[in-house]
Amino acid sequence: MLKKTVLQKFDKELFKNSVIYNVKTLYRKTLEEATQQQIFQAVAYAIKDVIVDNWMNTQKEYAKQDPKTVYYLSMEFLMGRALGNNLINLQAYNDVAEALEDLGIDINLVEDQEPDPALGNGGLGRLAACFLDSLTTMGYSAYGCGIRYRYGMFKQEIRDGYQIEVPDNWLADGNPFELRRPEYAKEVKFGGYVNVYVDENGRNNFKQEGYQSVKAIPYDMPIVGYGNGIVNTLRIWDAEPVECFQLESFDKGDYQKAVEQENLARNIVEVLYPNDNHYAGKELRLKQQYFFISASVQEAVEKYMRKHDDIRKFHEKVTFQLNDTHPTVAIAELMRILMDDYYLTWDEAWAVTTKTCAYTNHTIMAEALEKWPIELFSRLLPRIYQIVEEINRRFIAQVSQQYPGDQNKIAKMAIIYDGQVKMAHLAIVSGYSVNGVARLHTEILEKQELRDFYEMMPEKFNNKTNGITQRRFLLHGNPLLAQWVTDHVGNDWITDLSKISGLKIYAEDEKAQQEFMNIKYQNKVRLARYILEHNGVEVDPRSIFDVQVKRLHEYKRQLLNILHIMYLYNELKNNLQLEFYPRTFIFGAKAAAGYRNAKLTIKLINAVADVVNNDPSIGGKIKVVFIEDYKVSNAEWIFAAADVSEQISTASKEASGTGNMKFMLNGALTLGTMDGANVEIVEEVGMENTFIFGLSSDEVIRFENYGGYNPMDIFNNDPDIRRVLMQLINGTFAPYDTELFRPLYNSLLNTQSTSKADMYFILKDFKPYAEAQRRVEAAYRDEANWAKSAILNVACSGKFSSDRTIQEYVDDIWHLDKVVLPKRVEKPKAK
Ligand code: 7GP
Repeated sequence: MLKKTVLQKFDKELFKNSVIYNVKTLYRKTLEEATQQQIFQAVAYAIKDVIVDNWMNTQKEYAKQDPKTVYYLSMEFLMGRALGNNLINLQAYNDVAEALEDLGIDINLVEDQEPDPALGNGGLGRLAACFLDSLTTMGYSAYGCGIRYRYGMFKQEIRDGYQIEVPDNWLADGNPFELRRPEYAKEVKFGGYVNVYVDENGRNNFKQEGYQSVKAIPYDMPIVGYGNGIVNTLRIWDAEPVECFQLESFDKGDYQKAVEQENLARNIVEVLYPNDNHYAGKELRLKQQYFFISASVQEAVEKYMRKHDDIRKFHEKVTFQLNDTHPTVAIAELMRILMDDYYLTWDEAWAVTTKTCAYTNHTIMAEALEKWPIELFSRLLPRIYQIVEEINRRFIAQVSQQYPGDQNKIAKMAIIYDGQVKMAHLAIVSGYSVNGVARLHTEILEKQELRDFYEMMPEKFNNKTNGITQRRFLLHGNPLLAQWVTDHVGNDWITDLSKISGLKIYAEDEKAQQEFMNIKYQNKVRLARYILEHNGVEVDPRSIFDVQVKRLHEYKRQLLNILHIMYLYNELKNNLQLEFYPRTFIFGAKAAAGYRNAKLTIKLINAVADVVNNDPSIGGKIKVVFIEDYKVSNAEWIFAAADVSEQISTASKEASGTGNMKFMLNGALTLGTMDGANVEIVEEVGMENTFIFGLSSDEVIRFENYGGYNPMDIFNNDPDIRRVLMQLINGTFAPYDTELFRPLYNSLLNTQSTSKADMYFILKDFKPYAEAQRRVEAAYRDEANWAKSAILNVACSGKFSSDRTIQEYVDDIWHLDKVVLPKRVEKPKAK
C-alpha cells in the first residue's frame, strides 16, 4: 500500500491514488472495470491504512503509559457497518465523499456494499458496540473480546408474510478491516478428566488429561475514536483444529479423536445463537462460551505478565466486565490460571479474581437465566467445575454463618443447586460489582429478583443506565439533523452530548420548528424510498410515521400494537367519514427461529398489512409496513425518519431499552409504558412531551404475585376488544385458514396448561394504549406544538449518550486511567 498516510490533514489526491492503486493490486482492474464491491474493498483498504498507523501509535502509547485496561467480555458485538463510522470518527467523511465524487463514485453506494457484521442479536450486543465507541473516543484502554462467528444473525426474508431465516455469510467477500493475529493463538481444552500430582514442593498440581483441544486464533478489528487518534481493539476469536488432520494419528489409534477435534474446531464458531432474552441450554453454546473466555483470559494474563512481574497485582491493571452471564466462566478460568499456572493459593487467587470481575445484568426475564446441568458442565469443563464447586462450598459456609439454620437461603442463593450451576449466582458471588442497566431495572433487581444477594452484599450493587453513541445514531445516521444541531449549538455535542441542551431555547422558535419539521420530512422521504425499493409498498411521508423496531418478543408487545391497528381499522370501516390523521405503522423485528408466537405475530402484522393497505375504501389513511431484515444499517435511517417511538413493553420487563434513546435523539416522541429507561426519558423531557400509558411495574408485579388477572372479564365487557379478538379466529385476516392465529388468541384468553392467559397484560393495557394513541393524533395536528416537543426531545437526550454511561462505569467500577496521545509534530519535509 501507499506509504504516506494520516488523514490529519486530508490529502485528497493521495487518497484517490490509493483507491485506484488498491483496485489495481487487489483485482488487476481499473476503477471503471471494478464492481461496486471491489470499489468498497479498495476504499476500505485505503482507510485501513490510515487507521493502522493510529492503531500502532495508540498501542505504543499504551505500552508507555501502562493504563488500566477493561476487557469487555461479550458473546455479542452488534457492530453494524464499519466504513462510514470509521470515516465519521476520523473526521474524514465529507472529504472522502468529495474525493470519491471526483472519481465518479457515490459514497452511499460504496457504504451499501458492506455487509453488516451482525455478531449479535439485539440490545445487549448493540450496547457492547456503543460502549467500544465511547471508551475509545474518551481515551480509555479497552478490548472487546468475543467470537468471530462464521455466520452472524440470520438475514430475514419475508415470504408470503412469514419470516424465512437465511444464513448470513458476512465473510463471503472477506472483511477488509480485520487483521488475523496467529502469533497470539491459544489452546483451549475441553473434556477429559483431572488428575492431581504432588510436585517436588509438596504442592498439589491439577492436570486436565484426556481432553480435546481447539486452537483459538484472534482477529482484531480496529475501534476508531472520534477525532483523537486513538484506536482500540475488538478481538474476536476464530477456531482451528490444533493440528492438521494427520494420518499418523490413525496409526496411534487416535483416529477417532483427531476427527472429533477437527469437528469441534469446525463447529464451535459456526453460528451465533439467534435468541434474544432467552436461554436454550445447548451444549455447543457452553463450548462457545468457554472457548472465547479461555482464550481471552489467557491472553489478558500473558499480556499483563509481559510487562509486570507480580500476578497478585493483576487487578490493578486489568478489569473484566461480564456482559450478562454468558462470559461468567471467566471467573473460574482466571482462578484456574492463577492457581494451576502461577501457583497462587486459593486465597491469593480469590483475592485477585474478586477484584477483577464485574457483572452486568441485562434482563429479569426468567427464561433468560443461564443454568447449566451439572452433568454437562462437569463433563465439558472438569477442572472449571471443580473450582466452581469450591467457590460454592465456601459461599454456602458463609451463608450458613450469616443466616444460621436458614436452609431456604441456601436453596435460593447457592451457586450449585438442584443439579444445576447457576451462572448469575456465580457472577454475583465472585465479582466486585453487580449492575442493572436502568434505574428501575436495578431497583427491581435489588427488591425482587436478587433481593437475597442485595441484602447480603449491598455494596456490590449499582445502576448504570444504558446509553447510545451519538456519533453513529445522529452524526452518521441523520446528517441533516446533525448539521442543524451544529448550526444552532456548535459541534461540541459530538463528544459531549450534554451540550445538545442548548437547543432548548429554539423549541418555541417558529423558524427552528419549520426547519426541524422539514428535516424530518426529508428523512421520511428517504425512508419511504427505502420502503418502496425493499417492500414495494408506497407510503406517504406526510403521514405520521409510527415505528416499532426491536426484536420480536411477547414482552415487547408488538401484538398490542397490531391489535390496536386492527381496532383502528374497524373504527374507520364503521365510519368512513371519521376524522383520522393518516398514519404509517412501521415494524421491523426478527424473531428467534424457534419462537412460535413471535413468528406468528410477524405473519399477523403482514396479514393485516395486506388487507389494510389494499382496501381502497379507507383512502390510504392507514398503512402498515413490515421492514424486512431490521439491522443496524437500516435502523439508522428508520430512527431518523420516525415521528412516534413505540416503547410499549409490559412494565417491569424491559430492562432498559436503547432504541428508545435513539428515537429520542432523532426527535421522535415516545409512546410508552413506565418501563426501563423510558422512566428516565420522561424525567428528562417531561411527561408532556411523551405519551405514557398503562400499568406501572408495581402494578404488574402485584398482579403477578397474586396469580395474574382474568382477561375474560375484559373480553366479556369490551365489545371493541372482543371484536378484534374474534377477528383473530374468524378468518378476517386469514380467510384461507381461520385457525391460523388461534395460538395468539389462546395466549391472550385461554388458560392453557403451560402458561397463564395474557401474561403480558395486553388486554389490560389495550384501552389505555388506544387512548394514548388518540392523544398522539391530536398532538400531531398541532404542528408547531409537535415540533416544539420533538425539538425538546432532541435537546433533552444528553443523558443518554453512552459517553455518560461509560464515564460512570469508569468512575464507579473500573477506575481506568485516561490516555491522551501526545500531539504529533509534523516533521518538516526534506526538499
Ligand atoms: C437487553 C434488554 O432486553 C434491553 O432492555 C437492554 O436495553 C439491553 O439488553 C442492553 O442492556 N437484553 C438482551 O438483549 C438479552 O439478551 C439476556 O438479555 C441475556
